[in-house]
Amino acid sequence: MKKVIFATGNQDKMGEIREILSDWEMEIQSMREAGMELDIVEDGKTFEENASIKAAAVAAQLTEEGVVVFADDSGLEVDYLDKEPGIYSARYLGEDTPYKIKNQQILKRLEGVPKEQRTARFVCAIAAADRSGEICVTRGTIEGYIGWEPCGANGFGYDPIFYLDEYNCSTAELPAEQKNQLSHRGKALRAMRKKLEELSI
Ligand code: ITT
Repeated sequence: MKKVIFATGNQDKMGEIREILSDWEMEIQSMREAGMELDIVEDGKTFEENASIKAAAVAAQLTEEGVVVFADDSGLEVDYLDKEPGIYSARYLGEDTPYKIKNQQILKRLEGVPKEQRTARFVCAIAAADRSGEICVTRGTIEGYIGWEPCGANGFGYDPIFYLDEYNCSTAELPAEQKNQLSHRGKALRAMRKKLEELSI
């Protein structure tokens, strides 16, 4: 393997991915950097299915040998909301709705709900595929709870309302390095790197 192309249009994700994999001697490009602009319909029923759909769509366009496509499908599961927004995290209340509003709405739906019922997790599935098809999929999760107010300016998306018990703060209050060490994305990406190394890809 000589290069990884990431099938994502999300710049925040891409920033975290680069930091998480920064000690890997591997060329890493976003789809855009690789000159691939694709509109992919994510119609899977699970994070794994959607990650596989995105990786396969981009891998089907590959012309070079030795290139592997990675895709990240991720989201927030809130137990009290029957695991909403889940795989619809990016589309919750509409794709273009600011996260400030999405986060406020989740806080509102949890008004009066005690801490022990506010459990939540971030989930990330990473799929890898090359020209001959899917190689494998990994999953990482991080457990936490939905706080009572948004806090912190780091991270992106739902980070300001997702709190960690051990740290007593939201993942938007953690320095990037610490979030990446603990996060769903960090765990899934490190597992993927290990798997590909084991498979000698
Ligand atoms: P691509 O499909 O192009 O990768 P996307 O933003 O549409 O980009 P997803 O379908 O995987 O990606 O949606 C993931 C959403 O879940 C993301 O937009 C955030 O709202 C949320 N999310 C995922 N990881 C997160 C994190 O680490 N911190 C905060 N929110 C996160």
